[in-house]
Amino acid sequence: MSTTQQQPGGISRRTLIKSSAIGGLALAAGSVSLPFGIRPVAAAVGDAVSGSEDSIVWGACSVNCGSRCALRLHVRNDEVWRVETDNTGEDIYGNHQVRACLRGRSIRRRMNHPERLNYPMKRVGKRGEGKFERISWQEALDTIAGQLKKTVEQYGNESVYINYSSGIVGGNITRSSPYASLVARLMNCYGGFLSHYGTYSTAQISCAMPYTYGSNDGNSTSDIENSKLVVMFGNNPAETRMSGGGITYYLEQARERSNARMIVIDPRYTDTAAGREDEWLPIRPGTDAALVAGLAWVLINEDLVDQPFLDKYCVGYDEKTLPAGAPANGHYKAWILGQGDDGIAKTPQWASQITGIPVDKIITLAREIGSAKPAYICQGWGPQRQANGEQTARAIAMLPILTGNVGIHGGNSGARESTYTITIERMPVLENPVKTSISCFSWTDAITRGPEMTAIRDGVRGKEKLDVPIKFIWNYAGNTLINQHSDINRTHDILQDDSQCETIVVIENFMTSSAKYADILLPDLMTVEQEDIIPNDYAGNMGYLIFIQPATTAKFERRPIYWIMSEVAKRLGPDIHQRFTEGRSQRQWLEHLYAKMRARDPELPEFEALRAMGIYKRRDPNGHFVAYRDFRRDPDAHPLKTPSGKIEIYSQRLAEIAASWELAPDDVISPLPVYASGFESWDAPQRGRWPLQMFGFHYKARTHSTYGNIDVLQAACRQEVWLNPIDASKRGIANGDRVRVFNERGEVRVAAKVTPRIMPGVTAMGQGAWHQADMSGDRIDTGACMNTLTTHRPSPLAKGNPQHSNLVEIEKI
Ligand SMILES: Nc1nc2c(c(=O)[nH]1)N[C@H]1C(S)=C(S)[C@@H](COP(=O)(O)OP(=O)(O)OC[C@H]3O[C@@H](n4cnc5c(=O)[nH]c(N)nc54)[C@H](O)[C@@H]3O)O[C@H]1N2
Ligand SMILES: Nc1nc2c(c(=O)[nH]1)N[C@H]1C(S)=C(S)[C@@H](COP(=O)(O)OP(=O)(O)OC[C@H]3O[C@@H](n4cnc5c(=O)[nH]c(N)nc54)[C@H](O)[C@@H]3O)O[C@H]1N2
Ligand code: SF4
Ligand SMILES: [Mo]
Repeated sequence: MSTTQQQPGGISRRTLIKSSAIGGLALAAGSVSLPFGIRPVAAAVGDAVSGSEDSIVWGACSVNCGSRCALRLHVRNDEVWRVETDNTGEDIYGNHQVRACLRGRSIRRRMNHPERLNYPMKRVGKRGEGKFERISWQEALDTIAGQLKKTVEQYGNESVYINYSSGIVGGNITRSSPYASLVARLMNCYGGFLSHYGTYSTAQISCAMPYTYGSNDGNSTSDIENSKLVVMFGNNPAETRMSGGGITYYLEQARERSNARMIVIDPRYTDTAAGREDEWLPIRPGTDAALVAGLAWVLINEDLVDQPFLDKYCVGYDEKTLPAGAPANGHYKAWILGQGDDGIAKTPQWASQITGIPVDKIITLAREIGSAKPAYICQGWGPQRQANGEQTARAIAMLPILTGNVGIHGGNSGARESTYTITIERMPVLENPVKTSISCFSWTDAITRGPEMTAIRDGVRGKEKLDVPIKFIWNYAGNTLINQHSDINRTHDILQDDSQCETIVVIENFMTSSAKYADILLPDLMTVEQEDIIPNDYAGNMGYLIFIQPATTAKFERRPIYWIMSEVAKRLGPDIHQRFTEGRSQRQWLEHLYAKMRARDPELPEFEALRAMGIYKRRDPNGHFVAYRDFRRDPDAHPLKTPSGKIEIYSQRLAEIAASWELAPDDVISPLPVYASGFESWDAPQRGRWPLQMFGFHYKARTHSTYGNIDVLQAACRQEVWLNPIDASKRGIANGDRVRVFNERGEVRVAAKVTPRIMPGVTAMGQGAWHQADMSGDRIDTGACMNTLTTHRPSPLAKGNPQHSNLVEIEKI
């Protein structure tokens, strides 16, 4: 068998190709031949495969971190041995280098990792035990096609689910996002699948903001060069948008130009603050809407609201614009002043006891927000990844609305940043014949009680209710089967029972916790090992394209996703195969899609020229993106996509949903962006037993779980639980002590980081650490994966993942 990876240097190119890509396939799979039009990757490689001299191959880091970085992979003897990043141009802001962060720079450790998956495997133990046996590609593909046919015949296409997965959002041909992947394309060729709406990233805000604005847009971060003030609610680009192509660079550069003051509102003193902030206001998780209400009270009482803006562009601020169907005093101003339903004035004192922010700070902040024009007020997605996240997201948007900061340069809508992108033509996935969808978070429910799930209770869309439970799961480049989905111990019980979901196919690079639940586990090539053209992700006002070349040949029996899916298609029938491939190879698809891009955007370089350049950049010709600019200029000619065409502070549609959906007593949906505390909150009844609020932040050590197995990153950024010295001393915990963090759902063990960088009563740790527990024993998770502690209960409106709303206790071990 090929052991190319361990070969000493000096081996010839010919030998490598023979012993890996083609040889391995022939040995294992016998009669499987490469499908029409698909060349083995090794043979398609031009400059990459060389002898002992270095060749430098353009690649990219394609994980879902919100940035996207160019890599220059130094290859010798068919191995990547050194990684550089973008070194082109003069590196001037606006045409700057797109430099990788610590993770991208360590990519060779992921590519060459001794634990990479090398062969197709089938499960031999129980799901989750991680016991597998090597099989041939032939057997793997036949089994998948056979199970898929059987499932569709017996239960119908609605029983086939493609799980949320974001391992490769930075691919085009290889893209893993379920609505855009080759897996979806295959299923759409074969009768369709149960799809989902929303993402784990933005379920609540993406659902809620359109009720206010018709969409969820924000100004480009680069536009902060026109701002006087930056207010960040739970937004931490220094960790979540790390690269030179990412937002953290724009924030710093833009602030250098405008000298805008920056106020960071976050329970943690983040890396984004880290000495660059003017003020840090620690806030209790889940209470931002209460802070906004207290600020609004001051703005209204001190006449700092932009009344002409509210009158002209908004619905429901006061009596004048309250929609006809709304109750008397159902408007926002009445709610703030205590003349609404609850009769409570939302004074700074009221807001202070909820948020933990001192009264005088609230008053000062309100005056500052009311007088600094323009102000860039934004939120990250931490505040919305909560039980009451929908309400929070809309509430934060109230600050720019009240102060008329929407639709102007230097202002913002209250959402997160938007970005400029160059034309991209995505791999077409075709139309899904199945019109039913569930929220991305409710798939475990769809396994256990699918046919009981309804539209008005569980958020099923496209139908009154589901007809069948999920019986078949595709999981390509995702770890949300276990690690990234909530309540791992419960998910384990659901998945381990293979009479419920009968088939799970996982396509991966590593034996992740999700991979352990596969029935068939397939070893994929990484994106840096195949050809693709990809655009930037969030990158301010400079868009770019990166042309990725395969850095090495395909080692062992790893295969590209296009080949894998083509082979499954072939087994589903010649017509399916033809529809899926349209007779094109991966390279031919790339040329085809790029030709379409050039037809739309003739300024783009030619295919071969782009290949030679590696990275192509272009600055936004319109300067900075300004959300709702046209609406601001001329609201009649450019109405918003809301029913009224205006900013809906009071949403009639939400009032209808609130009245008609079946909700738990502590689930709040409201036509106004009111504060409602939600489950597992600071004032929840269980707080006596579980005194600490806990959330998992997106950590620089990893992108979710990806790169989580890289030793140098683990050493540089340790997995630890943040605890305020007051909470630590109450529990006799010193910095570095090992502690147990637990609630009724599970327990993790981890080192304590005792630090005033987190407020008292609140605790946090980096999310995405690899779950590690004896699941047939004590289930104690020594990997400290946040999702050992999180709940399956969805948020009220979006039915999204409230993964930051948790109550726990911590004890010294
Ligand atoms: N508690 C808690 N849970 C969370 C969150 C949180 O804040 N708190 N955040 C949520 C959010 S926002 C998201 S987006 C999700 C992310 O959850 P996922 O989308 O599951 O993201 P990753 O954990 O990075 O998993 C991606 C997987 O893709 C694999 N992969 C990477 N490259 C390739 C490739 O080239 N080929 C193949 N086949 N596989 C590849 C990686 O090995 C990894 O196992 O997690 C969610 N879960
Ligand atoms: N390094 C790295 N970068 C990433 C990722 C990663 O895993 N690692 N993941 C990427 C993905 S897919 C996504 S979706 C984004 C996620 O981006 P976000 O969702 O914005 O990231 P989080 O860290 O969950 O939350 C941002 C901040 O919100 C704070 N916070 C939590 N709860 C509250 C609250 O109730 N109120 C306030 N005011 N603040 C709160 C947290 O302390 C944190 O500093 O990041 C992307 N970037
Ligand atoms: S993890 Fe994100 S910021 Fe880091 S190199 Fe990859 S794409 Fe760039
Ligand atoms: Mo995300």
